[in-house]
Amino acid sequence: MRQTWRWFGPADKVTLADARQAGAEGIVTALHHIPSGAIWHAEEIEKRQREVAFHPDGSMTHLKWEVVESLPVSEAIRTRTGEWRAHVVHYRRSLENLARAGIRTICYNFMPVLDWTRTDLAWRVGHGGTAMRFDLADFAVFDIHILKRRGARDDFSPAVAAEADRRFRDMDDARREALAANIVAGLPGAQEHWTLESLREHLAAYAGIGPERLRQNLIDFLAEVAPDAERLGLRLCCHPDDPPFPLLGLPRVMSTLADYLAVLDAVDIPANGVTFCTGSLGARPDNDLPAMAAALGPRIHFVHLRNVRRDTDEVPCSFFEDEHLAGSTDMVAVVAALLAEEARRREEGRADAEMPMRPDHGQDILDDLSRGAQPGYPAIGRLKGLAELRGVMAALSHPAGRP
Ligand code: DNO
Repeated sequence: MRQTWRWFGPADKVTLADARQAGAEGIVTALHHIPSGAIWHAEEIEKRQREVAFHPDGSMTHLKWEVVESLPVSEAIRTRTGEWRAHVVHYRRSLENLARAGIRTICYNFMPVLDWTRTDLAWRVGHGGTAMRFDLADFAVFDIHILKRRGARDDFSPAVAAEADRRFRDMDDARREALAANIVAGLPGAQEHWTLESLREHLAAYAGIGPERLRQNLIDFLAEVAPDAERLGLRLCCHPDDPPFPLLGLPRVMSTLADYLAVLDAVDIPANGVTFCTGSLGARPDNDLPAMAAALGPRIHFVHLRNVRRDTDEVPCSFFEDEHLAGSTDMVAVVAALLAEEARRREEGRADAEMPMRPDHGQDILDDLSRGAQPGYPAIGRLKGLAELRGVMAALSHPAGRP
């Protein structure tokens, strides 16, 4: 697999020099400053390509922008309301501009309102470093007591709701505010940043949209853009819901194998593909990740490798982001399935036999704890994850390791 690295642009406290020293071969980035729904113009794309190619002192990084994460799908497109038609036209223009710039892999997601969600961005783990955590009872505190969403209590088990009542009573204002900010302010890469008020408005926009309707909106969107992507030689890849279960009463439709198969079959062309994120999908015990990697194999265009440890085997559940080879997912078996898919593609003569992967997230360890990089995206924690994964790939690919 091609070892890539997410970089958030010149303001990222983890530099391209860091990425190089971590052993990254290519860069994953986006035009984060452009609002969703707007066109990514050629000049902006080229500017970012130059920023990736050269260090601030003008020397070459020997890195290229290889994957877009993400070309955001607007809320208007997801709900098919307001300016959605214009936004689809803009999306197609952006795809053309990216193709012209030679960038072929385009990640996006179809999560309503909230992109990835955590309740704690610096949860202390046993070794003294920190990790991100999603705690269901804390999320219930937010939903029931802070957002005060109507009907919220019914979406949790009585035990979780009771725990949330207790925790809310014991929380001081600072903790309540931090919890709300973690959830509504948007984590790195999220396109939307809400306040409690704007979040309520956007939730209301989904009043009549259940899972079937949302899935159909995704399929209709793909029917409009994926044939263009195919003609342009691009690979679209949908990131799973993170976490992979409904939140805030919103439907989520990219959480399981069945979800993916429905969407891949509905628009059955190679350009309509998958971002295989083991960390997101791994938060459900009923997702068998090695089996999913095999089943979705030919349509996987981008891979995120990370490992969550679930507190329980229920859906939904609490979890934290464990080390890349720890956690509840059998990472070695997943990597083996992905390498087998690459071998299969090489046999077939596919030009895209090598899949881009990135070490997704990392725990904050050592100097990460004082650097203040973006939550989930520290230098050393990711470097460690990449190094461990690279070791697995090397071992699984070595003739000495074969029976
Ligand atoms: C989190 C990321 C997500 C992802 C988007 C893809 O770390 O994996 O924000 O980039 O959901 O559209």
